[in-house]
Amino acid sequence: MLQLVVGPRIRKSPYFDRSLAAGATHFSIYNQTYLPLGYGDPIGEYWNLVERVTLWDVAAERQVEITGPDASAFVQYLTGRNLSKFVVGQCKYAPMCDYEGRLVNDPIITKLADDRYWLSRADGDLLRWARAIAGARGFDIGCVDPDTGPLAIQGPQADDLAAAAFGEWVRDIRFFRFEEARVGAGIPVIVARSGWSKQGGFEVYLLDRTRAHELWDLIVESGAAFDLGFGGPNPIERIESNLLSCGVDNDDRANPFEVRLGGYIDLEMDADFVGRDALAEIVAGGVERELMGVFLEGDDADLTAPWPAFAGTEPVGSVRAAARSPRLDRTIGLALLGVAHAGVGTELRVETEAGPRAATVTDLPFIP
Ligand code: THG
Repeated sequence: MLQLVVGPRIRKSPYFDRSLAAGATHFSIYNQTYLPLGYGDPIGEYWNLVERVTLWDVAAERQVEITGPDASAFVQYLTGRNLSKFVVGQCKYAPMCDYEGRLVNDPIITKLADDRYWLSRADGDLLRWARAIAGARGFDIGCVDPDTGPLAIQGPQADDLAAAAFGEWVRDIRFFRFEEARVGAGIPVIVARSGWSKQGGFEVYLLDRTRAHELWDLIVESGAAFDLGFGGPNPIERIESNLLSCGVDNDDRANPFEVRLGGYIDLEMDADFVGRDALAEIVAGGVERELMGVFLEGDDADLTAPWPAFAGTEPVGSVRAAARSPRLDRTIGLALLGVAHAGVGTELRVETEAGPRAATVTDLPFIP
């Protein structure tokens, strides 16, 4: 049986003990941090998210804090997303690429002040990437990991729960906006309306790590009236909704146009950014691959590595992630496919751990 060693190499979230006490059994490692993904009831956790409300310890979404006179120019240089209308109090999802246009990370950027940003990073080494680019290009910035990560409250009852726990004011926070506040007995937090699901809800960044248990307990106590469940970033709902899992859905040469993030890249803006020339060339030449949905034959969705996909005997790409969808009652997946075989309705064969399966290409998202 696989066991994880709990030691100093991998960081603990400030909620680590609370997650364990709440029954977390399944952990991943993300940004060198234990990330609780499951509590032993994946289908129940899915329905809690889709029909009720659920609490996730996503402190593994570590922040890269950028400060200083060049902060705004530097953050813009890291991403092809146009940040010219970015205001304090706002968050923006922002794919970041290398100089070849390959996707490096896809953080949410939080604008705390005109000279202070957080990049809420996906798994990967964005801290060192940012430091290397700043050093090489001579940007006058500070770049640190402030040791704060979000707790996510997600699901259709998230507003009611957050209002009960923090106050009615949270209802007025708009999508991808945030408020800084003190909650409970003065716990300093930032509450943003964001999260890695399409079920609605908030992310709460704790500004004083010593008060993590207090914050967790405040939410859990308020949750008793709302059937609050525990969970983690949900591998079923995110496939249904087509939220990118960076490093899973894309391989290390994929560009944003191949994985449906092209809409976040502005090649018309004045500002320069890492990968701009390469991305312009990719657009001019057309992409080679495309991330598509697939319907898979059978119930099996236990994918431990990408499943190779074939058209006849020709390799055409791979299924990157799969799940049994309770709402569709079908097995669904995300596949990165050569464009010649990415058309809706294309029939493919997929080599799963349990043997070959038929697959049919379909559009995304599975559930709008
Ligand atoms: N929360 C925080 N940090 C994160 C994630 C998160 N860092 C890593 C990872 N998740 C980033 N991935 C995504 C992917 C999609 C979205 C958020 C994070 C998302 N997108 C909106 C949508 O698809 O509707 C669009 C947002 C926009 O228009 O700017 O929500 O979950 N803190």
